[in-house]
Amino acid sequence: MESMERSVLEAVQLERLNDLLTRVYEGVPTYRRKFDDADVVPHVDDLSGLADLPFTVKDDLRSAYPYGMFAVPMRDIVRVHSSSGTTGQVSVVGYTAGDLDRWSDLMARTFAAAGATAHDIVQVAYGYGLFTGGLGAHYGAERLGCATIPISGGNTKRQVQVLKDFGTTILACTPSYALLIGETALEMGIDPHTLPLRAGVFGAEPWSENMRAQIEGVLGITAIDIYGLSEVLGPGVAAECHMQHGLHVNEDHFIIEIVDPATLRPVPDGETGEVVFTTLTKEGIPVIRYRTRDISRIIPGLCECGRTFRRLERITGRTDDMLIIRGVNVYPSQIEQVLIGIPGVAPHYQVVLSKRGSMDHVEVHVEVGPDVSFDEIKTLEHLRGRVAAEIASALAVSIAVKLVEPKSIQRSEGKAKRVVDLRAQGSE
Ligand code: DLL
Repeated sequence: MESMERSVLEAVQLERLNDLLTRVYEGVPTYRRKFDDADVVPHVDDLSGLADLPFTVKDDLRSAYPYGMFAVPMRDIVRVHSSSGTTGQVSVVGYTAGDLDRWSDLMARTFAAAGATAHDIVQVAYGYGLFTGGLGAHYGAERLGCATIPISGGNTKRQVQVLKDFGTTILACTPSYALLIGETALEMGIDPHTLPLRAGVFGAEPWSENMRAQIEGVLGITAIDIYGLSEVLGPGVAAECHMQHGLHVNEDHFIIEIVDPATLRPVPDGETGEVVFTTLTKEGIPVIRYRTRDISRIIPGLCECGRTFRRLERITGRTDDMLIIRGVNVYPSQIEQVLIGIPGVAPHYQVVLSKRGSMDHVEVHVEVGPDVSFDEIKTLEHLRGRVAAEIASALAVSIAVKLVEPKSIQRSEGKAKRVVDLRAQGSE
């Protein structure tokens, strides 16, 4: 399936899309109303017809909370998850037995693309629970025949002990947690390079190319980026192959569009915009043209690995994460990319928003590395100046920088919190 010719793939997509349109029109009142209001019929003659159908947004799911967008009766739902509510709103999603089966296949694909086989021992350190990361990765690793360790997130010293004692070869967790596990191992006197660990499948939060290099260096592994979201499936929507150059979208199950956030019209491959997905095979809660708020682009051309599925460039950030600083759009992951390239600072940072009078004030808090003495004012001032200058040169806007002591920024066992908004608490 992953190396189908484009024309065959498009025929599969068209057939699945029309089946989907019939299912949602008949089964989900929200879609019937949207289609009727937009004066469109639940059928397209070719794939370009998708662009004329109405979008689905997070608010649609919220108004239908909890089960109003489900396309099948509850007796056919066998699992419920919810989004992590990164933006404060939770969507509830339901899976049929068929959905779980396909999800396991897609996650097996994800692990296989990262080089996993039935011989591997997979430590699943994504959270188990309403979050889709833990169980999603779990069933995929099992489907591939891997020995699967359902450790979930947290208890970092135990993670390290299990990595070592159980002979884990593949680690699955958020990139920020992977780094924390690596650092904790070193503190425990265990050099991760001496362990059998050889790859990691990391996702659920934005991370930069420099962060990848950092994780690969600390853990001595190949770090693979995996992407997904609860409203569309969970993990398993797109994943990198061993080329580590863009995430292949599972186009036999999802149609991806990149739309211009202003006009909402699809843009050609190569151009950046908001990522939009249509689920072709989901039964429990299919979505039509779901606006993810994630920003990226399709990398033009074919991948050397032989897969024909198009590649999504790593997600830079979400439209809701984007800061506009004196007119310049800035994503936290761009700041991360700069910080990790600077010796003397640790890859732990937070962007703190506050009020100074009526003005918004943005400050980046960055931890100094363990090798820098926090008492040497001159060294610190030099380092702070360098960080501020490099951020200003990379992002074309200057941002205040504050160096903070090692380990003073709270570590995350799941999705890292990169932006702290204190504006509601009044002025400084
Ligand atoms: O985070 C699903 C997932 C679990 C993906 C495990 C990968 C691994 P949600 O909690 O609904 O689902 O959050 C989805 O997380 O819209 C992106 O903004 C962000 N995200 C997910 N993967 C990546 C990634 C899961 N590889 C939201 N890079 C998405 C950047 C990511 N952002």
